[in-house]
Amino acid sequence: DIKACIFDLDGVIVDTAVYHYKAWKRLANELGFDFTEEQNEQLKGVSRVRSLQLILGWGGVTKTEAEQTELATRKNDWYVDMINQMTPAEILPGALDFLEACRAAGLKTALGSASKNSMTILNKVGIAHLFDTIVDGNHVSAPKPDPEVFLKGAEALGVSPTECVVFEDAIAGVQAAKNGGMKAVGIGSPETLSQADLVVSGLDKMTIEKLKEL
Ligand code: B16
Ligand code: MG
Repeated sequence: DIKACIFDLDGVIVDTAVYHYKAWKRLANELGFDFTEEQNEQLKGVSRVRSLQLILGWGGVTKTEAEQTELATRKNDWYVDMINQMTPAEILPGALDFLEACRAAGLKTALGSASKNSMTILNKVGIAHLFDTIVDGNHVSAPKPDPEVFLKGAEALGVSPTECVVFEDAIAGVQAAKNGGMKAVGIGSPETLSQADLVVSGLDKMTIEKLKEL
């Protein structure tokens, strides 16, 4: 039986990828090269440091570890300025309703995100209170597709992995859920997220009935 739902943040609850894109593009341009939307796609669900390393590689630029730390901080400062302007209107269609439906159905809810800024975002869009536990980039050492972030969520909720459904928009996130022995609902296209148990275009297409059929 399903007892808990674990939600990824960027691409599932809100679209912060647009802000990541603007901040990374500004950084790339300062370093003298461009950064495309296609490249940004490849950074979904990827940690901040790893994203920077990929971008530097695409730009053909080498930086020391100290320089990388400074660059990642610079990008994050711009990003935080943008997410501090977020409002509840930016919650993706159906996300609020589905979170409330889960709780009304007696299911536990958790956030499982790679972001170190998840609390800021949840507070800005006004939904932090809808999660029983929040596990994010501040609490994990192994990035998705390692299941650590979701397993910590299940543990905090007091449920077993087999009783959890994970909602994810990234391939590595779906893999992380499956690696942890959980059910996975992909948010996006079935071609991309073929390893998911079910794929929907957004949480507006998700219901408690579909959850129970998994
Ligand atoms: P931060 P998710 C991920 O969020 C984003 O998809 C990814 O683009 C970002 O680099 C990562 O969080 C880290 O974010 O710089 O705020 O720590 O999809 O795991 O909710
Ligand atoms: Mg995501």
